[in-house]
Amino acid sequence: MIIKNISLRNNTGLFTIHIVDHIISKIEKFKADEIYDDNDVIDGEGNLAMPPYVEPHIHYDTLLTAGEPRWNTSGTLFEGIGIWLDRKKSLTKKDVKERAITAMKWQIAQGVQFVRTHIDITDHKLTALEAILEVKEEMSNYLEIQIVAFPQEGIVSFNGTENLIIKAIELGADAVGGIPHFEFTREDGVESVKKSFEIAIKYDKMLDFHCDEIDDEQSRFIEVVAAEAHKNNYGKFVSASHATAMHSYNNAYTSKLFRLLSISDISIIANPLVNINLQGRFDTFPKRRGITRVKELLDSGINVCFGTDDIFDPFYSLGTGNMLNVLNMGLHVCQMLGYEQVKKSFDLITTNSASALNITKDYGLEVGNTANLIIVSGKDEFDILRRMAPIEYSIRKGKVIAHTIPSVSKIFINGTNEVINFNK
Ligand code: 17E
Ligand code: FE2
Repeated sequence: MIIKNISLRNNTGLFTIHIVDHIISKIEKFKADEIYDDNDVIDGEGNLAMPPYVEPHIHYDTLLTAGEPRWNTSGTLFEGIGIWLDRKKSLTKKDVKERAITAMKWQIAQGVQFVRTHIDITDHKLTALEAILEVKEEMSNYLEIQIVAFPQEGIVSFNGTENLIIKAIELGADAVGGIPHFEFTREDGVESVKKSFEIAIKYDKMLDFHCDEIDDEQSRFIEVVAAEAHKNNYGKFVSASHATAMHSYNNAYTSKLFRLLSISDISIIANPLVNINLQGRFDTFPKRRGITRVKELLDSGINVCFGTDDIFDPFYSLGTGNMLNVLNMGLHVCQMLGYEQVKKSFDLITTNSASALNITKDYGLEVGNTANLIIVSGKDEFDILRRMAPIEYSIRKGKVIAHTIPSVSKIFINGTNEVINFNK
């Protein structure tokens, strides 16, 4: 396969990518008059090609259950968790698989090829976990999925969670989760973090915590996570998701915390769509935005990326898993709409998330890497975000797995009609 006439991030000019046996074999300057000896040529029409979007945080088990058995009327995380605990009672493997596969198809159409999903394992039957393990296998040619054994109801505060995490690992989970801010006490939270580390290190697994997802400025489990990561020299394999309480920390404490985060080498995964919805719900006015300090963390050299978290469930009622929606919201809320900021921000849904997920060896448009890439309908990152441009092609292992035709509009002005195409 040959992909000609494309732009590349952080480069000027146009390029042609050659793919042989699923591998990127050559990247060269595009020559308009070149005839290629290959019957599989895609004309990129000057559009931007980049590595696929990476979804670092989504709950495949809860998505597409909004309103079941009831809607979240307070809009809080804790009401959302309560509704999910009721819905969880009626889970079947078929139900979980069907909903997850629907969402996966949306992701594939929208340029996602790598995913980390949190699956609630505080269920003695492990129904959702078993379902997602099956789907992971069934979809493995299209999506590379990491499963976090996520203890939604806590580790210390729920009976039997440690064994359930171990069982989940034995069945095939890739990472250990935690939710220290949900444990009954501060001490239970600290103990839970240590337990997660013990299990992960013993079984050689990654760690991803739901960490400080609350507007309580005294919720400081991220320091415990970072300190454990540092002590065990394990930071590369550790992420703190959400970390919204950091929005409310005082600046002196935050400055101290940033040093620890920096030396610990952990990643932060923010979920802007969901947390702008869930946080600030106990405030009157002014209302806090409750998103972690993305710009400041990035400026301090700490790895940050953005995830979707939810699609149409008790925590968030909209969405289709489109990473540009996530990025768009995050950049607004964090006030990062400067030209260079927007251009660089695509790292937050590509390279930074790949790095958080430890997908580092074979990710990126480089000769020798597997030919996984997307061609987005726009000339550069700014153009793409402004117009929320679709993915024209998603290519995986040298094969097209999704093709989207950008929409056109016909407008009727002063007795004429004209076709305009601002999607392209
Ligand atoms: N569970 C949780 O604790 N926090 C979330 N944001 C979601 C589930 C979606
Ligand atoms: Fe989450």
